[in-house]
This record gives sequence, C-alpha cells and structure tokens, in this order.
Amino acid sequence: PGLENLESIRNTLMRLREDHQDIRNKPLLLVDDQAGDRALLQRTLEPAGYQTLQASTADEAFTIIYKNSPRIILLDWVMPEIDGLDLCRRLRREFGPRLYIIILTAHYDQSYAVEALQAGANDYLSKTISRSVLLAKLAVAQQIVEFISSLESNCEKLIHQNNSLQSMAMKDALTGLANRRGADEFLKQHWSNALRSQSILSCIMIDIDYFKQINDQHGHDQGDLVLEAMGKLLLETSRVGDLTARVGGEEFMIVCLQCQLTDAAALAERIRRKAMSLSDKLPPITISAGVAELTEDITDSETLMRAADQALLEAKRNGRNQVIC
Ligand code: GH3
Ligand code: MG
Ligand code: MG
Ligand code: MG
Repeated sequence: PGLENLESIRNTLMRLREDHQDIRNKPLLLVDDQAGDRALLQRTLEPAGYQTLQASTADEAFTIIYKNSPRIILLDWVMPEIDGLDLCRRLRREFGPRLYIIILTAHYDQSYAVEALQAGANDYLSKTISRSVLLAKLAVAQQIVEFISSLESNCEKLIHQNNSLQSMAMKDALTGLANRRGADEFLKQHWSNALRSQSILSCIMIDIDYFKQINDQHGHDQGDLVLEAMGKLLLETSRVGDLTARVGGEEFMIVCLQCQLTDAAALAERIRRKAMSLSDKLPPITISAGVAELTEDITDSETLMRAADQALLEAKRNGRNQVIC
C-alpha cells in the first residue's frame, strides 16, 4: 500500500504540473477592431514569451474563447457594434471569474477606469502604457488565472471523489448490491411516487437457511462466496430498475416496481429453486422468502418491509426452503 500511495502522489503531481503548464501555454486573446493596434500589442507580447490570438469583433472573440479557451483577454474599449464594455459584461456573465479581462483605451481617464471595472474588468490600462508595466500586470494576471484554475481542478476532483464516496456508502462491498442505506434511499425515492400513482409495488425478504452451519462446516470464506453468489443470482433474476439489496448478514431484499404479489411470489420461487443449485463448487444452500405487496392499509415502507418479514418468519416456522405470501 505504501508504494501504491507513492505512485498515486506522483501521478497527481504530474497531472498538476501538466495543468499548470497547460495554463502557461494558453495564448492571450487580443480583441481590437484595429489591426494595427493588435499588431503593436503582439510585438510587445511575443518577445516576452506570450502567444497571442486575435479577434476584431465580439463575435470572433466568443468563437475563439470557445475554441481555444484563452484565460487572459486584452480588450479594446471602442469598437463598432458591440463595444469593449458590453463585451466585457457578456464575457463575465458567460464565464464568471475564470477570465482575466483587461480593458484598453487610447486615453486613460479615472472615470473611465471606474466604468470599466464596474463592467466586470479586472484591470483598465491605457494603450500608451509602457511595455514593462504591461508585462508586470500580465504576470499578476497569470498568477491569478493559475490559482483559479488550480481551484477549479481541485473542486472537480472533490466532486468526483464525493460522488464515488456517496455511491460507496450505499453499496454492500461483498456483493455489490445496495446496502441498508441504499435500500432506504431507493424506497425514499420511489415510495411517494408509488403511493401517488397508486401503482403496485412488492417486497421480497430472503434469508439463507441455517447459514450459521454453512460457516461452521465450510468456513467463513466459503460462506462469503455463497453470499457473493446469492448477490449475483438476485441481480440476474430481478428486473432492471428493481432494488436488490443485502440488508443483513445473510438477508436480502428485493423491491419490485410495477409488480403485484403473485408476480413477486413467482420471482421469489424462481430464486428459491435456483439457490438450491448455486454452484457445484459451493456448499449447497436453501433459502426462505416472505413476500408482501403495497396495499391500502400500508402507509410507509417500514410497514411493507415488516409485512414481508412476517411472511419470512412464517416460512422459517413452516420448515424453511419455501416462499410465503
Ligand atoms: P435461519 O435458518 O434461522 O436463518 O438460521 P441461520 O443460521 O441462517 O441464522 P442466524 O441468524 O442464526 O445466523 C446467521 C449467520 O450468518 C451468523 C453469521 O455468522 C453469518 N453471517 C453474517 N454475516 C456474514 C458474512 O458477511 N459472511 C459470512 N460468511 N457469514 C455471515
Ligand atoms: Mg477600437
Ligand atoms: Mg438471518
Ligand atoms: Mg438465516
């Protein structure tokens, strides 16, 4: 496990470095209606190691952003049709804080600066600004863009991890079926729906007979293999969309949607027969099952499960290896 951890740390570091370089290598976007002004900027930026993309209109800018996802944008204020301020507002609305937008004009004026910042720009510069100030400002932009980008990728990772933890918490590790929590979640989702639409819904409780003896005679590992094989059998026999869960050590539950008592009983009977010949390599078992369906007097899922449990108890009392409705 130690080596595996090292390996995964190394992979993560590699990935972070790639992300990082990815941002470094992303070109800047210059948006200006004047080709001469764009060329001027480009002549300043390229020797400093910046790659540039160019757009002469707002439409072109959007197309390039979708295609090349630049993160830093130098945006001319005065343009025909959609001007820089308007474009800045639209970009902010569309991309949020991921873009670093610097608005440029021929003349610097404090009141314009306020207007530009209020339109969502990160900075406001005069086109006549010195080369060194522009590069210093871009270095700051680069840092901020990298920071936001690393936050984004961490966030994505966390969301992904959270999703898989959530689904792990609903699953039984041995059989891959839902566990008790997963079963509760399934019932929560489908219960009110079933009541509202007065649809039919049945519950099958299954318990392996004398399982303690199986463990005692063949060992716990063989017992586990039997449980795994039961899980597989339930998945194979039930319908997609039904719930198959391991709700106790050797207890299973199936909730069948759109399924009345007789159909659920037939399914339970099919499972009972198949369980008797699970595998040549495993100790033979039998199961008992209790079946109940959603009726008018049943108002919550607990009551339905209890009804199926009662039927299961009766199957046990009656001598096991049978299905009781
Ligand atoms: P009955 O027919 O009345 O159900 O008898 P039983 O022996 O199956 O019932 P009991 O509840 O006495 O025993 C259940 C056994 O299931 C006891 C426990 O050791 C075993 N068990 C529970 N969880 C696991 C598991 O994860 N793996 C294995 N191998 N055995 C388990
Ligand atoms: Mg212009
Ligand atoms: Mg039991
Ligand atoms: Mg049992």
